[in-house]
Amino acid sequence: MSEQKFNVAVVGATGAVGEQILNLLEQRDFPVAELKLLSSARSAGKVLTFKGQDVTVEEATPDSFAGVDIALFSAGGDVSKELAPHAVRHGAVCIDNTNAFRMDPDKVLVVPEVNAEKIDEHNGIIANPNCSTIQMVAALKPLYDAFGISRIIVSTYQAVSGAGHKAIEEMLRQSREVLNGNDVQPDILPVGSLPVKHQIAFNAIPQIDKFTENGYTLEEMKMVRETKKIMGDESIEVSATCVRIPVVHGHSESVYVEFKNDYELEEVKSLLEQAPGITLVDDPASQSYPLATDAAGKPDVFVGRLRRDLTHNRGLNLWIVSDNLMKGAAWNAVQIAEIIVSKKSGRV
Ligand code: NAP
Ligand code: 3JN
Repeated sequence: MSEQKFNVAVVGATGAVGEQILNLLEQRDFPVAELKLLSSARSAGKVLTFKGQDVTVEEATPDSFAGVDIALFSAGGDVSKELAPHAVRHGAVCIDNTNAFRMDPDKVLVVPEVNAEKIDEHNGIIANPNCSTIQMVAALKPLYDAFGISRIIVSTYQAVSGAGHKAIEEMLRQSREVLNGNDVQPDILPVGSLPVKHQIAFNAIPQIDKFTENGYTLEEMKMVRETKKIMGDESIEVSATCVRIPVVHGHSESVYVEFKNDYELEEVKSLLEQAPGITLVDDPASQSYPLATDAAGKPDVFVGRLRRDLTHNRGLNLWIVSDNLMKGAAWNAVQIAEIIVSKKSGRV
């Protein structure tokens, strides 16, 4: 029997996330019939390569989705809000990498390792969480199931690739400027649309996304709200501090988690070793722990530096690292797409 194939659209195909989505569709031999690569008018006409074939990028419009089965969106929330409903009208299932629908009570927010069952409840749009949330909940889910979680305090160390191609270029350019003894002209970070910019090279910026009224940034509040929704537990208390650092790929997180029940460190290690998509790297004797440089380009979430908290017996400190463009964005989305095609093809 010949394999069923699907018409796929990638919206934001020329971006940092879109580029990784294309790489994964190719590497995973995703059953693509026709591929549409969509962007703004700026990149329309540009030619990208997929499985050795040239594909011309088109401007994304409401009519781009005729005949499309699966649409993967990563072109910002405004584009998703405008175009995803048109894709749904044309019969496509949308997997949306933006913040547009994540907290919409009618939309499911999915990390397959945590709540894959929610995929069946979608009504046309499946939201992909924020990268910082994804890697944290993927690592904490097996521990939540075993011990219950009452509280999470997280500080992130986020790579510039989370802010797109221009932010990567800015960090590399500024680094050269500093090393050459020249003045640095910040242009993009911390937030492209805000007037004040800060140097990222050789620096740490404690602002990711805009500030909200409570003094936390939107990125921090995304972590708070999305964690509760994905875990399906509004009682989990979450507090986040999100920081941009001069790393290209890979977000790192220092996480303090307080369990509801007593735990043994060996049990935590064993649960993480067995958990899907998680790699435990935790051997202080050999100075082994997760590093962004090791995680870059890989799909897994890496966990290490496991320590019982010194102030709370049911508290655990850990270090969680993952490639923000892989599991944090493109891989989580393609994983969801693979689950959808398996179901449609009757393989599950
Ligand atoms: P990027 O490198 O700046 O790329 C932006 C992409 O969006 C480009 O392909 C761009 O096309 C396209 N685009 C911009 N305006 C558009 C429009 N009006 N219509 C159609 N396409 C348009 O950014 P990125 O890092 O790939 O991120 C893109 C989006 O993905 C973000 O805004 C965010 O919503 C989401 N994201 C999610 C996560 C996550 O945590 N899950 C992480 C990073 C990003 P042109 O080439 O024509 O400009
Ligand atoms: O900065 C990061 O490391 C992750 C950035 C994610 C992001 C960037 C711009 C717009 C998002 C997101 O996924 O939440 C959005 C957005 O969709 O609002």
